[in-house]
Amino acid sequence: MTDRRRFLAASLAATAAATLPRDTHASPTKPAGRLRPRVVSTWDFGVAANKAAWQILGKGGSVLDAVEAGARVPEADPNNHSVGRAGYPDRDGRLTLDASIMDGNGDCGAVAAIEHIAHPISVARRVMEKTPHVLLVGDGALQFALEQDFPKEDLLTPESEQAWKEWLKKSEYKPSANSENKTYGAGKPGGAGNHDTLGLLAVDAQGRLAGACTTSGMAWKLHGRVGDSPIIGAGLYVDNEVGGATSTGVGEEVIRTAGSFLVVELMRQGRSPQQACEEAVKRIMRRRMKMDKDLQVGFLALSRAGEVGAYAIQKGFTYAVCDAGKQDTLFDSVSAL
Ligand code: SD4
Repeated sequence: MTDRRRFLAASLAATAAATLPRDTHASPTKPAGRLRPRVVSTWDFGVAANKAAWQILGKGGSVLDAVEAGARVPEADPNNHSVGRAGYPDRDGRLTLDASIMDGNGDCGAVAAIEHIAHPISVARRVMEKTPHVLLVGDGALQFALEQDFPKEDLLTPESEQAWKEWLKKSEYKPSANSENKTYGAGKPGGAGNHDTLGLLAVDAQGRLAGACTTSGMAWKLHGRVGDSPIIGAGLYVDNEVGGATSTGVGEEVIRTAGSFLVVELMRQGRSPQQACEEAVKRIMRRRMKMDKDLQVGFLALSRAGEVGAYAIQKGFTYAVCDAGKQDTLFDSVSAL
């Protein structure tokens, strides 16, 4: 745990207990009292993403504009090797990006395995707003982005290219999606860790929700591999009647369980966001842990009443919460192991 995170965890534990009622059985579809505008997102870099989203949401702006603005922050960060520019490439040294966006009315758009576009989340939004489709992939997604006047760029940084060359020496692919898991050399050149997705959920004062999810996917993946992040219902799902959910970790496992849809449906049945995340994670564990004891999957959920839940298989999953009270809180998620 970094000093910064230890400080945050210590100073915010009390706030978390006081402001995040995780285990209430209150139906999220019938929130008691005033609705609470709030932004939540995955991992440490979610703090900065939340702040950008709050700039819009806090002034009463559109919840969709807010989630897009939030997602663009890690996409632009040259030091972030798991989202957007500077992401780690695939096995062939090509940087391919996945992103999705959804609002609580069911409108959604996504791009998968898109290359050369710095802000896939904004292309996903254009897919949603300018086409009759939900998901564009690969060359077709790039073609559409260029038609929409997104600039074509070389996004692979020298640092990411160097990391890929290190990895090539052994060419060993062991998916490790937990940035805190040092087993596979997280954060080191050639290490497969340090590879996490931004999932961001927001609710406004009217209980309208939106979500965004953006990633460069698993490092050193096969070219053409698509993870959970651009798959509506897997990496992201949002419903104004209930709430939203997003995921991080090994995307194949999230796709296999339609994970974010599952979390939202469990909330619809009356589970709190925390209970819903726990049930979805445990379902994956029951089916898959025998095959991979290092497997990491985490879910983050937000009800339309502003309740937050988070749960992961392995320790180390962090999430950021931002609202009128405080814009930069970071929590360690509860985990199964
Ligand atoms: C994927 N879920 O592409 C993403 C990667 C990730 O933490 O979230 N890593 O499978």
